Amino acid sequence: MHASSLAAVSTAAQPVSARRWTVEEVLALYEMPLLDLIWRAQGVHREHFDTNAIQRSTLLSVKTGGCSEDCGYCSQSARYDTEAGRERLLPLDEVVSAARAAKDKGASRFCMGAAWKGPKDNDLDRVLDMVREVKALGMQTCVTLGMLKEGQAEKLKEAGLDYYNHNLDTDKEFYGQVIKTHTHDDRLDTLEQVRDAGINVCSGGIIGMGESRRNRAGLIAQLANLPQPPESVPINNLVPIPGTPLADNPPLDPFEFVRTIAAARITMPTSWVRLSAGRQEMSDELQALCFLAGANSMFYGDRLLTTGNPDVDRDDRLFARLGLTAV
Ligand code: SAM
Ligand code: DTB
Ligand code: SF4
Repeated sequence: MHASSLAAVSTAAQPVSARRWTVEEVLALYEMPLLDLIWRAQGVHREHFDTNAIQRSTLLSVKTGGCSEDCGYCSQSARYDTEAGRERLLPLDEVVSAARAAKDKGASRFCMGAAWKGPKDNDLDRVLDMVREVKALGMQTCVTLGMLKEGQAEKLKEAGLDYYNHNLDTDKEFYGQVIKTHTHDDRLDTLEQVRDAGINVCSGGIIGMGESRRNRAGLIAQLANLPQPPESVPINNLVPIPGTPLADNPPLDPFEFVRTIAAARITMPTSWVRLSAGRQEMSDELQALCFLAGANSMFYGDRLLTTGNPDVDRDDRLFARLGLTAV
């Protein structure tokens, strides 16, 4: 089924989202006084979650660089001269030992990312082995491999995949200004395949790419209005990468990031909202404000895919100082 009919799809096993959000309604959230917005988001959060419990996922880039796509923010596009380098798909034993180390440090989920437009069938077979072995360690599994072809999501499900990450990334209206090699509808098609295969959906976006506040509200509305909202919603702050078209993008006001977290929490009350890329540049106080606004998940480990993340000692201290517990 084509993505244009996605919003109309629902089955008994896949309840429709509780309500639809217009862009205007989400924009009105953004325009609330910040303290009122945080208060409202925190109220929603407390209705659905243990306020002090934060889910932690560790990322590993299993295939770095050389991607055919032109996403204007990405260090791994073959079109831009960046420092990310190019590597082949990592061997299974390296992936399993990285997952074991992440588990020992306290991550509950291991996310494996590949710089592909989408996986070829023989590459997918190797990723399936990774999923099986990481699952066997007793961790939740997540992969982000780009766009899926028919049948691939089912194979991932059979291998034991818990989550597939595939971000809408930005508002449909703004998408073409950042990415020209594929469309927002292509992203929706893959999300539909993941959902239909019974895999949990992880989908969010990046802010700070030069989009307007209305665009940010549009992205949040599009995520919240999916037939079933994503179980996991990563909110990334652009990490400007030298050599990419967005390298010199001016930084966003950090409070606008907090507002985006709050809007995601209010519109997707039962989803895990993940404070994602950009955390290394954030103060502990700003991160605490994000948790107050309803973020309850994060990437844990010294690296994201090609860029840095706070080291685990800093995060452990942050958890201790704020009285947070890991899920
Ligand atoms: N190729 C796959 C795809 O595009 O879905 C998987 C890997 S891709 C690097 C995963 C996500 O990382 C993107 O959807 C984007 O949200 C995020 N990302 C990539 N570069 C980023 C950057 N410089 N700053 C913030 N987020 C970024
Ligand atoms: C997501 O939303 N953010 C993660 C994960 N899903 C795959 C990736 C962030 C990448 C940041 C830039 C980099 O390290 O290359
Ligand atoms: Fe980067 Fe993924 Fe876009 Fe490839 S498809 S350029 S890896 S964000």
